Amino acid sequence: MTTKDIKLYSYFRSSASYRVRLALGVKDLDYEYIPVHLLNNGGEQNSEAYMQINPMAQVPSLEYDGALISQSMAIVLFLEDQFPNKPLLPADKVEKAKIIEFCELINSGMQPLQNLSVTRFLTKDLGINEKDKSQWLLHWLHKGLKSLNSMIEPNSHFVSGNSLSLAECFLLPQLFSCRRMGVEMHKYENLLSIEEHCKELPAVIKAHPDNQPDAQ
Ligand SMILES: N[C@@H](CCC(=O)N[C@@H](CS)C(=O)NCC(=O)O)C(=O)O
Repeated sequence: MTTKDIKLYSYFRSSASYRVRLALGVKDLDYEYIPVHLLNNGGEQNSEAYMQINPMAQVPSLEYDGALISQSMAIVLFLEDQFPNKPLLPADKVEKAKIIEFCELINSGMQPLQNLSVTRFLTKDLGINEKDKSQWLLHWLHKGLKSLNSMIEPNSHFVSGNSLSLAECFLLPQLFSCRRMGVEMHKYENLLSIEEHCKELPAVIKAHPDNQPDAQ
C-alpha cells in the first residue's frame, strides 16, 4: 500500500490519532501524515475546511480512496476489514468482544473526559479552577485505570494472545495521556508490564508521539 492511498489527519500528542497510527503500523501500511495542530491558530481542527472532513472538529480522520472516516474505532475496524493481514482482532468471537470491551472502556470511559474541548469548557465556560478540574479528571482516569488493570493477568506481555492487538492500540496511547495529565501510575502494575514489553516493538516506536513529523 503506498502513501497515496491512505491519508491520516493526526496530531502527534492526540491519543485517538496514536491509536490509528499503531493500527497502521501493526498492519505495515504506509500512509501520508497530515498534521492538524490542535492549539495553533485557535486549533486547526476548528477550521471550516477541516470540519468538512471531521464534523466533530477532532482528530483523527482517515482518507482512503476518496472515502473519509472519522472516529478512531470506526477507522481501525475499517482497516481491519480492508487489510485483514496481520489482524488486530482474533477470530474467536468471545475473545474479540472482550478486546473491544477493553478498548471501549478507554474510548468512552476515559479519553473523552480528558479532551481539550471538554476540559476547556470546565475552566473557561463553567469557571471551574485548574485544581478542581484536575481532581475531577484524575478521579475518572484512576477509575478507568483500576478497571483496566483488573482485567489483565500479572506479568502479561499483551492484553490478549501473543501479539499486539486492538487492545494495545487503545491502551498504550491512554497510558501516555495519563502520564501527561499527571496520573501516578505505579499501582497499575499489570498495565505497566504490557507497556514495558511493547515499547521496543517497531510499530510502537513508529507510532509514538515523539516520532511524528509534527512533534515539538
Ligand atoms: N471519539 C473520537 C475522539 C477524538 C478526539 O477526542 N480527538 C481529540 C484529540 S485525542 C481532539 O481532536 N480534540 C480536539 C479538541 O478537543 O478541540 C475518536 O475516537 O476519534
